[in-house]
Amino acid sequence: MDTKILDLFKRHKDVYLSGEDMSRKLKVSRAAIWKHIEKLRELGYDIEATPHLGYRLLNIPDKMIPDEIKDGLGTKIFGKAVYSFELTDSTNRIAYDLAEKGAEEGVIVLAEQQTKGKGRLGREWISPKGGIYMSCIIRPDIMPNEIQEFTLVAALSVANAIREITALEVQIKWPNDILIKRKKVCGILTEMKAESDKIDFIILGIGINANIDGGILPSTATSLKTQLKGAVSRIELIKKILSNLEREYDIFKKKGFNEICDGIKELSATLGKRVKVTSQDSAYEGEAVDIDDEGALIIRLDSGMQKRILSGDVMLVRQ
Ligand code: BT5
Repeated sequence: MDTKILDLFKRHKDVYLSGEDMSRKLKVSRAAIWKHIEKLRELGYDIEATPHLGYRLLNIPDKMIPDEIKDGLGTKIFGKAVYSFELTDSTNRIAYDLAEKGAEEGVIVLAEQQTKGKGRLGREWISPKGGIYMSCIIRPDIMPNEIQEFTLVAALSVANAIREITALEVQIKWPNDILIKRKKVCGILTEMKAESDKIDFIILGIGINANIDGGILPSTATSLKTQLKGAVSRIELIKKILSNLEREYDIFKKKGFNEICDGIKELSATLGKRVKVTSQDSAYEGEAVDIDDEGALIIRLDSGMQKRILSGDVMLVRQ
């Protein structure tokens, strides 16, 4: 009923709807309409009630409400089902549990805040209110060693979404960061359950510093709010991410990573730069010269030798 009432408001923008009209159209009592309007107000919808005129929707809350995300979304896979939490430990953890229980591809888990947001290698992702914490269940027909490609496909989808919604200049720092003015605004964590040659599912976790005040974040980070000097619509940004993901994922499945790689290179913060790459058992310094057709980073060491890096942390070395 809440959804039906909202639909009615949205179809009659800026118009007062009387309780009587609404009760007739939705075939419920006026008392029921009133009760649902109170519930919507509690969710943060700004609904004006004026005697003799009726109700009018003034503002939608900037909250990650599933119905708002699905409203006009237009995707077939991503966002098929949306779960949203006020507070949770980690959306990746929840999505992983759902996937293990058989949840289908395209299910999305969102949270307003996380208490144990996960970065890679057991690191912490600071997750205060105002950010976007989102995990998607994907069941791609790819080999486990192709996950690196998939992470980059996701990074491109998110980077373009931020660009399209905010007009800010963003860059992708291989393999999983999105930067604005060299500072991290988004991190991506892909986790998977796989057998030796087959992926059962991937959990694609995306953390974006959207409407967060700068002071709470590490000095290496920034937020969209800081850059824009104002708030961004998280709902619009999430919708754009989901539709971009759907498009890029479709290209990736049908035509392969090669088709997307150029877009990733164009936005790369890494290529052409001197970098220091550390992975669990090694460290290299040199110039990042290419991302190959399997998503690996190619470094030219000072000796002239080239090194192919499959995973690791990249630091841009200032010169
Ligand atoms: C990442 O790891 O960048 C992956 C972050 C993924 C977070 C999402 S939120 C939704 C989903 N649910 C989860 O539980 N996780 C995913 P990594 O490359 O390891 O970077 C982690 C490092 O970034 C930390 O060690 C800090 O230095 C820094 N950091 C922590 N919180 C940050 C923030 N909010 N913004 C920018 N940098 C941050």
